[in-house]
Amino acid sequence: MKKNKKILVTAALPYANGPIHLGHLAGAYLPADIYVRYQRARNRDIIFICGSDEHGVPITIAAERQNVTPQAIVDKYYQIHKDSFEKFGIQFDNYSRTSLKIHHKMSQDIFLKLHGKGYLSEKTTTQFYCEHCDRFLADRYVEGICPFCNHEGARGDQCESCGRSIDQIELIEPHCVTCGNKPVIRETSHWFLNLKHYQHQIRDYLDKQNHWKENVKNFCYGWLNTGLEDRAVTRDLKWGVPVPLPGYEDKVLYVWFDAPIGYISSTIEWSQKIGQPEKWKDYWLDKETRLIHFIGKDNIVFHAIIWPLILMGHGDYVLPSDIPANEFLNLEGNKLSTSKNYAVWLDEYLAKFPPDPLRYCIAVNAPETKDSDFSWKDFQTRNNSELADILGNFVNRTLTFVNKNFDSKIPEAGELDALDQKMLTRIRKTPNRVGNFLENFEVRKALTNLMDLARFANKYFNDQTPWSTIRENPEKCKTTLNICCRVCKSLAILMQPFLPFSAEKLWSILNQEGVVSDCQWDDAAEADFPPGFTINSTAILFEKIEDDQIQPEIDKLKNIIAKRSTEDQPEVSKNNLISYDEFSKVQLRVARVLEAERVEKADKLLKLKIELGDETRQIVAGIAPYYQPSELVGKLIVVVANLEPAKIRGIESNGMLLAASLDDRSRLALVTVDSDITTGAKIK
Ligand code: B3M
Ligand code: ZN
Repeated sequence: MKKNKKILVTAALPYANGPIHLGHLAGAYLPADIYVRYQRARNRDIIFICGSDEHGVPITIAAERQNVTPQAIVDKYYQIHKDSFEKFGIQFDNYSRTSLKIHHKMSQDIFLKLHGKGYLSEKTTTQFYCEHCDRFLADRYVEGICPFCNHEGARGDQCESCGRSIDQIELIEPHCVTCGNKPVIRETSHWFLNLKHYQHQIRDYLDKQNHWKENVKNFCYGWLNTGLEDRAVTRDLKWGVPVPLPGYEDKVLYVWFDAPIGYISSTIEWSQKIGQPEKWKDYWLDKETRLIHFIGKDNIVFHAIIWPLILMGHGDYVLPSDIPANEFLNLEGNKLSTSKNYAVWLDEYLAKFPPDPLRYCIAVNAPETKDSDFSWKDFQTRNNSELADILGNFVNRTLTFVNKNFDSKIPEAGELDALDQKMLTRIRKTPNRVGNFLENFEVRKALTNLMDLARFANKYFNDQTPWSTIRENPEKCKTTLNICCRVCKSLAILMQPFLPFSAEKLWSILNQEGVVSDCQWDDAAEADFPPGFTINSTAILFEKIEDDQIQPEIDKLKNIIAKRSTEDQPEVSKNNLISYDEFSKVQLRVARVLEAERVEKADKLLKLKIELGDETRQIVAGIAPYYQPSELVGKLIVVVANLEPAKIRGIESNGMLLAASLDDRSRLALVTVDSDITTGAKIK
């Protein structure tokens, strides 16, 4: 990276409709904050921009459910988000809100500019309309069965289960989420972003982003390769940025049109606040600026395809240069679900525990390349056996030793032996090692390298046995402790992006001036002290977390899961028994998978050729998210052999395979037979 480029970092603007949870932190805010803190320590020209996303159906639905105005909802959560981010140490340069005037104006200006330049076209479309509620059902106001994966409760804009975006008209058994009634279809006019026409332009842009993470690139090409469709950027809603065109008085801009513009308007607000109202232009109008969007994977399409086209259409602003999107963080082995309250909420966490252990646990488990898991037990272990026993222990044994034996004065180093040299080399090399990983958004590896410095230092301390040398060879003991103090200072500087609160605490124990977050990264490579320097008395950096502190948290989540499965599972009771005759009508047979392939434009489906006794058949199954086609070939599975043929997405399926799945579809496992039996064999 060129060192002198400006860097503009954004983190996804959270909807102001509910508190922040761990998934949000892992996806966007924590990696972004670590990256920014590091770049600040490198003295780069960087700003960190965020704010709440205060429009769209997520907000109005929350307002209706709580029987308050949308304004009251966004006011409440704007404050909650701002406070909890602050307490968690997320250091935005500005935290704005999309309900501000400046944001409405920017959004309308950009809309009009695109309109004027032919990037938008008006179309009459059909939409669901609830006659009972007397309104069009935009986006999440309508739910039904997903036409792609049959998931119940798919929303009108997207299916949470398979991730496909949905044209609401395609929903099976649609119903109004407010009143439950079946909507009717009515015509309405909207403005569409001409994605289809400009897809080559988007492809050209994406082709230049070779440095993007594999998962993000694959995702984008997946979209491009199936062909982009134009997207409506206006909605029949009352809450949002009014559409600045005649005839559209009752409509607003689609929330995903205005939300990313929030990155620009928040930067403008920042420049006004610092008294340099034109300063935002230094970032947005300079095409050399590195614009980096930290987001979760569910936001990729909006940031990597739609938003760049909006920016290209406008023409004046810099395009995103990096989109380090993260995968999802699961919770105790299950998918997070805000609607089922299956989450760890940041404000609740902070009322009970300090921020750094959570920052640590999320960062070492960051879902950078694949989904990862947070569990309370792991959190406790990471805190107790890593933060406390490795990092905290090293600092504590060093500084206690100096407090006790050297009257808190850091002793001077004498002659260096091979171990001393090795330790010093390690101090010198670690800042760049950690830094290089951070430049590449590899937070996990960066943090592991930092912890390795502490591990190495503990070993060094043990090997040098200062508790003996203090009597036998006091000069050697002084050298050891001098070097150990330098490690402590180096650790404080390097810890700062990840564990800012503990880093500041250590900084003040080390009696250093100012705050460690103002310190230069490179200072960690020498980290020396003037002769005779006195430190303060030490204090514990990381308190141990006891079983009884986490047990209530584990129980709470377990109860939610238990409740969910009793609610969702039909009870096996006397009322729903079937006769043997009824059961024997279902012909279950063993089959062997001969071939398996993906189905184009249906990312949930696999087409299988199976051998069933003497015949071969084709069946289609919604198992693509769980199995690679190649791992299925040769497997002995169980199929319902006498199911009437069905067409799934236009492809004939003659039978159905059996699989066990969880209700939220987070897991699925094929039913297989446990020894090699001839295909066609009946299952009774
Ligand atoms: N508010 C979605 C979300 O919170 C959306 C992000 C906007 S970023 C411009 O996941
Ligand atoms: Zn309704």
